[in-house]
Amino acid sequence: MLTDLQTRKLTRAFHLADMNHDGVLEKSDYEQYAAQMAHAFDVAADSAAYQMLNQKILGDWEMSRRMLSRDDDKITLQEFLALHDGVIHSPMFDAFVAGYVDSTLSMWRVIDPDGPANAANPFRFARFLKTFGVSQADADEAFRHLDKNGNGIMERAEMIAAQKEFFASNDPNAAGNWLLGAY
Ligand SMILES: [Ca+2]
Ligand SMILES: [Ca+2]
Repeated sequence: MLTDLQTRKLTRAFHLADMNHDGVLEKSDYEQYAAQMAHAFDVAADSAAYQMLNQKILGDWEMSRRMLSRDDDKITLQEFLALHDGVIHSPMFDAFVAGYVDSTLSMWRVIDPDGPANAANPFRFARFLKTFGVSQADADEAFRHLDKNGNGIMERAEMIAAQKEFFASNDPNAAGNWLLGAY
């Protein structure tokens, strides 16, 4: 079972991913997500970086669809919550989170080649959150929480800690709750 706080955070993640706000996740949300990510990172539509980005995000859709959508090509909030409930309580949780973070880092290396190789700086993080409509002020505040050692960079280990806390923590003061901005 998900707790109220876990449900609240995951529901926010679902609504941010539901780009066209029709209450379900579909392929078109992922297409829009790819386009908005390209826009946020100034990736040209005819570039190799755009092609990679689009392939990765549509690959994510395909994987989610196979796991979740039960033939109707739509993912409901209930299905999304049930999947994460399963993941959070699975022995594969750590591996899932590490895989998710590494896939995000490899995407950033392609669409933001001048940024850090294995981390997020505030500029990159704000661009990433802008894709989901999160404001610069919210992104800056989130970064301050997530950069736990305060060195101005969110290293891979901090990203993994944040992602784990975002999914699983029941502590209302956990830094990782801030992963997608105010929640
Ligand atoms: Ca939608
Ligand atoms: Ca840091």
